[in-house]
Amino acid sequence: MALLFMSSAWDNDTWLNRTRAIDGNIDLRGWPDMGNVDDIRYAMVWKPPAGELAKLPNLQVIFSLGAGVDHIFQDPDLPDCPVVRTVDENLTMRMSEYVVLHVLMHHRQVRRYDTQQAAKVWQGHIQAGADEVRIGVLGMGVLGSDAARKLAVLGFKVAGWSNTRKSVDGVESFAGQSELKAFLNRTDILVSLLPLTPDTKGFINRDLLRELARDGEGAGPVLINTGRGGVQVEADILAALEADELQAATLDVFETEPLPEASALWSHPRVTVTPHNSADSDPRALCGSVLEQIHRFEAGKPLENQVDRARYY
Ligand code: NDP
Ligand code: OXD
Repeated sequence: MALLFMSSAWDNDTWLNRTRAIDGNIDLRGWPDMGNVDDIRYAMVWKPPAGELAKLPNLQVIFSLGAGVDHIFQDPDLPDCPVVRTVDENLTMRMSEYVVLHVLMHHRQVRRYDTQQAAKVWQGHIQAGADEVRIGVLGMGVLGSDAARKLAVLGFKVAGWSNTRKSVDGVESFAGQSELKAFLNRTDILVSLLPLTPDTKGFINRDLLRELARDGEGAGPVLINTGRGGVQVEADILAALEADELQAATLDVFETEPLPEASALWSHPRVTVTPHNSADSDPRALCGSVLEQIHRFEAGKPLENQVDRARYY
């Protein structure tokens, strides 16, 4: 039995060394040096090059080294075997840190005070309390639910929207298309943690942004997208900012990554750009999770966090 690490984006040594440090006996391969492909039963992947997984005739499980799996499903030759995604406390903690940080940054007008400091201006501005600000989280899965819960603890009025209704302490739940408008109409700061699927592609567009609340006491409307770039229409975000339909945005993910130098988002005074690193996959945490799942599978136990191929997430 061999385990293959395959990524077109990450360096082999870090992942291979970490996996070997946990299990020195495992037959571990690093793409593109796959050796005899007949031996490979498991692949842990991030952005695998299209067509490469199809070269493994005995592949039994594909492990995504991230919470998202769109990077796997874009392969037209994807083998028909279970796909398992990352659900990991370390990743969840990092994502919630990012969401809370950027909600607070907009709420407490941090960029405005940075500009004032550069100009040596001593001037305070009206500051709403957290209990006057309505946050809406699109996508109430593992990551969205944790971030929503932590924002509610800070005192924000938090709601979440997802396919199915959720029960999270202190968080109002909206579900399905029929409740989307009501959810947006009560939202000052919109946080997206939606996966990229055929249903969510281009979902955050001008029409959606126009539905956000405009009668808030504090920051808003504000967009924070840290899910996937394909879920947003960047031309619409820029147009909404110009039309003052959107006050500010924090974007960690983009339609094209890395964000092209020519993108107007880079230098927009009300946009904060980060390089898709709100919740990095940490090899120290994730290699152990993959090995644990392999042990479970080999012992005849069911895989955890298997992706439903029909839903794409
Ligand atoms: P989950 O699968 O746990 O959650 C996805 C949520 O989105 C679920 O609540 C689901 O609803 C909801 N959803 C999906 N499609 C729709 C739809 N069409 N309409 C309404 N709701 C929908 O994923 P995670 O929370 O673990 O991760 C979310 C995403 O975050 C990942 O897919 C990934 O793209 C992104 N991510 C980004 C990172 C970064 O560094 N920027 C790091 C890690 C993840 P329901 O629960 O009802 O099924
Ligand atoms: C993920 C990511 O999906 O880092 O985990 O984008």
